[in-house]
Amino acid sequence: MKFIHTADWQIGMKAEALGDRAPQVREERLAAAQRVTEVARTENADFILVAGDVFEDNAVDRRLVQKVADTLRSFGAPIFIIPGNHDPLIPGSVWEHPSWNTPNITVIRENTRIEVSQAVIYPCPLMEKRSTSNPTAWIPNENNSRIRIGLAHGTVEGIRQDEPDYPIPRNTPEVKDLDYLALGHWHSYASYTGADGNVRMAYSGTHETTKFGERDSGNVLIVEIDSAGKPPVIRRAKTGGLNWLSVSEELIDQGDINKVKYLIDSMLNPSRTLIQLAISGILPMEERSELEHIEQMLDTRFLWSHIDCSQLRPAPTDRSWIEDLGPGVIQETARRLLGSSGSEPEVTQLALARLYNIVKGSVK
Ligand SMILES: [Mn+2]
Repeated sequence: MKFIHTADWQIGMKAEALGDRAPQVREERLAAAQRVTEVARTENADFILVAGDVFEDNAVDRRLVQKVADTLRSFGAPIFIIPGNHDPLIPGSVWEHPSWNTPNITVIRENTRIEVSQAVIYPCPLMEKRSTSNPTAWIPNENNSRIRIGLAHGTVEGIRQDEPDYPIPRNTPEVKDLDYLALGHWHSYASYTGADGNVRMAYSGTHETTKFGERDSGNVLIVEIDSAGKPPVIRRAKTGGLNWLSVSEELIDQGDINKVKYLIDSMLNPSRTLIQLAISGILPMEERSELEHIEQMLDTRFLWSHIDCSQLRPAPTDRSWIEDLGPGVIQETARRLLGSSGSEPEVTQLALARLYNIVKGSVK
């Protein structure tokens, strides 16, 4: 038996911080939903599990709801969706829209067991935005020969959080005798190894990256389980269309800015890349134009960019900074470097530049 595990599509996400580039980012989330069904079709999956937060909230444009339902209908095989904390099952929710009256789509509306293929699914739909109770608590231990799969949205014990947020105990697969627990809510991919050494619980992560800093997002999981009790075989398939890159570079030596320029210049698919670049260290006055060149490339070639130069300092134009240090071991070191006769002038220059960087970097 083979199925697709996905979650946290967050369709309708505003992405306001991206300004006029936000529509492209929003559109990509729909395109990625289409790619999820393509993976499912290519893999000949028996069904798809969507572990919550398909929509950003219950107020999203109903045309988006219709589009998602149409995309899912095109898959043909069964799809099971649980409402998450962003789109909980409440009066007036997106789940009341008539587009869900589609034979292959089941929106789960209560804690109830469902038989499909060789499995029994125990879905845990959410009815409110926040809760301190464990959504999987209702899952019964019952004897049957079917593959037992949980479908839930919440926070696995151990993830740092201010207050319990639909907490899910780490040993849920063991306690509930589940062959696999498909999770949503956290957008990075994560898997959990049980006491028997097998992974029986995972976050698929979002199908399309939602922000900088997510780890291994933009994928779905392809899960294969031979029979009840057999360990799941889990693979990842890429569905994300846009790259979200965070790059930090420190300039130490003369010419380092050219390495950054080359890095930016040689990046693949810049028109499908969002990048935040932080440059720190020191920049000689004569290399200022290279920085401007980088800023222009980021602005015109990339889908979206932000450059942070708040920790970048101009290189000193004279030696007055050594006097400004005041008496101490660092000033003494700088003076000795200046007075050293044995080394090459370039080496002295470099050593002083690094010392300057250390001194200025420590004053924050
Ligand atoms: Mn969530």
